Amino acid sequence: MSMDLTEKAQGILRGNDRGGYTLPTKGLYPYQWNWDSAFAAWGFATFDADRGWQELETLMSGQWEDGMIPHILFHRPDPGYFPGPDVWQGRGPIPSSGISQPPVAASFMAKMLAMDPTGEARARAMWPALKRWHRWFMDWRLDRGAVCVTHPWEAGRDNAPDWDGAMRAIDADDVGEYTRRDTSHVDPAMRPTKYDYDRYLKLVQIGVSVGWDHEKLREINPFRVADPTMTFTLLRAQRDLAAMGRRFGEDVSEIEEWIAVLEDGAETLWNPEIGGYDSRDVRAGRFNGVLSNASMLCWYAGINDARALPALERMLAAAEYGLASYDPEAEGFESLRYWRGPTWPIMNYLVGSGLEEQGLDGPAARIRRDTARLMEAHGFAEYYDPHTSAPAGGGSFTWTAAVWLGWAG
Ligand code: 9YW
Repeated sequence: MSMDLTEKAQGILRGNDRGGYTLPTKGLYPYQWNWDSAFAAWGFATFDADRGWQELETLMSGQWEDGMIPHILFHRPDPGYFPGPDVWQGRGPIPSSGISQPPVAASFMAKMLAMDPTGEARARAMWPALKRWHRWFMDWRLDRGAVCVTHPWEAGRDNAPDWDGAMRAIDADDVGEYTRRDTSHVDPAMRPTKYDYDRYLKLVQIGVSVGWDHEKLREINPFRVADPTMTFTLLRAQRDLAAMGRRFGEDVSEIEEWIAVLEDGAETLWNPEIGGYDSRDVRAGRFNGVLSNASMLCWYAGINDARALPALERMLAAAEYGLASYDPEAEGFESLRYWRGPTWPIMNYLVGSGLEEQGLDGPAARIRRDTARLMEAHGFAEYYDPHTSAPAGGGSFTWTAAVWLGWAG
């Protein structure tokens, strides 16, 4: 491990710390994001256990009455980000967005507990909130046992090709005028397009129109896509939640039932035509035909699926660095445009650590080494070009630094 880079990574976490919560990066993302925050907690846990626990506690403090933990908590107003709290009109105890994000918090909490057993009382205090959040997904987001997203932002993979079909079905003509902020921080060529943003906002307006009533949204929202990111991260998180619950002497029988439901649901995402786990457009009743890095989260979810290996190996062979976010051989692959091609350290970690746990040492080592090479060459960017290693998106990125501290370094 390079001490120099480790110090830099710690410096990034400290620099993005706003006192109890950590920004993904200054400027571009000036609030607390849900899954970024769970990565941040784990990163802090490698050198400041107390601060790590505090990060998760702050995240939990934004939980809605119905159990949802939102994708963004707007602790302090910041005009540098759009859409802000006035547009989202979330109804939690802290101004927030109205959707959630991949539930990785329980899994990082389990890791942190193994690193710092003295934090047991704090983990125990958060366990019921995590269970309520997990139940919220089971209540409002399932389709045939797979977990759906109601907005591309909910999957954490904003402009992934998975959503193209469902996005086309959204009429955003009446979305109105607005000013984006992201393109003033980052080159627009690396960001989602205006077409995408119109639809992102239209979906927010639909959510606001029903007061973010998730029962109603299940009926009326034009966007409902069963997603491998959500399904696999929740399945993994339920396993970790159950293991911690057993340790704490809790009754975990309901969580065990959820695990069985999600295992069956994961199978509904297997698309034999692409030889991989795919997203499924629930409204249109069809697969999207997309092989992505999220397709490769099955091992992370505890599903050691030999059927998925050939596609993984082909995707790794087709890129110089790590696992691309979209099949490099697919039409429409763009090596610098966000979730349509670049390699993301956080996904590399989830996929790579899952492969390690399942004993698939070859591809696991390849992904880990490539992830480290990216950071050694270019520091802690949001994501990187999988062919050239060029850093892209925001710089000084919290969760990238956390992946160095917890795994790649
Ligand atoms: C947005 C903060 C977030 C991540 C998402 C990523 C992007 C943009 O940035 O979302 O405006 O929410 O796609 O996964 O949590 O890093």
